[in-house]
Amino acid sequence: MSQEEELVFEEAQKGIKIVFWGPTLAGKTTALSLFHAIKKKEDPESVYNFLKLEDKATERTIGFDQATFGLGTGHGTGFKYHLFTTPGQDRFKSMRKIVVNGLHGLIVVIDSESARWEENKDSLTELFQILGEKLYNREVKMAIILNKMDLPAETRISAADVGRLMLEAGISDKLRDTFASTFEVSCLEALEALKDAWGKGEWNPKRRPQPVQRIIQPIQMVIRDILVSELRKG
Ligand SMILES: Nc1nc2c(ncn2[C@@H]2O[C@H](COP(=O)(O)OP(=O)(O)OP(=O)(O)O)[C@@H](O)[C@H]2O)c(=O)[nH]1
Ligand SMILES: [Mg+2]
Repeated sequence: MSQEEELVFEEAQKGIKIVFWGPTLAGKTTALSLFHAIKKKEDPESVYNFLKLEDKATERTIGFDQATFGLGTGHGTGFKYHLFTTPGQDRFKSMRKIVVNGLHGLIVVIDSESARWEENKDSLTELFQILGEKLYNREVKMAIILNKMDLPAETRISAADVGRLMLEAGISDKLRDTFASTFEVSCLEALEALKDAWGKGEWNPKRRPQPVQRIIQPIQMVIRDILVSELRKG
């Protein structure tokens, strides 16, 4: 972030809210846990809190997960961003609506497993029912991640299929460019790469392992898009 941007945000004194959205078991909690672990490793002072609300037996989120980080390094600008996950199970529809309230950005998590096509579709339809206009007019910034790319190719979809999924979910192709820039990720591979590098005592934030970088990138992109848009608003 430039100095000018930092100043504006020091003055603004308000936080950014970004929400992970997607069907149950897509990997939202895993992705946020990974992001938190990386920040804690690289810049522990920028990590404020991390709260997970899950059912111990099934490990599914029963409220939401929430983590807060400072922007910039160390205590940085004093400006914070908050990452939330929604609970993906059908029974938590009303909770999801509450969690997305007032958000600035969205990380849409799609489960690449082919068998989850309908769940992905329903999850997208619901999202656009709640936020439609704000997404179409780009008031809410969005990145799409397609998770579990470690699955065998014959049992999963790829980024090339995301446009069709969106259209089937009733989403207009006004957001064509967003579908086209879907990030293919594997939280599982990222976790393995983390464990491997940390086991060896090797870690360089400027040269993170590829699977880790792929998870960080869309989150950073959404944060940047929000900052740019807030700056333009003055
Ligand atoms: N194969 C594979 N499994 C994954 C990957 N990411 C997450 N998982 C697994 O998927 C399951 C669900 O992950 P969660 O992160 O809890 O899913 P969630 O989206 O938070 O689910 P809800 O809280 O119910 O909405 C866990 O068993 C994870 O280990 C991945 O990249 N590949
Ligand atoms: Mg969860």
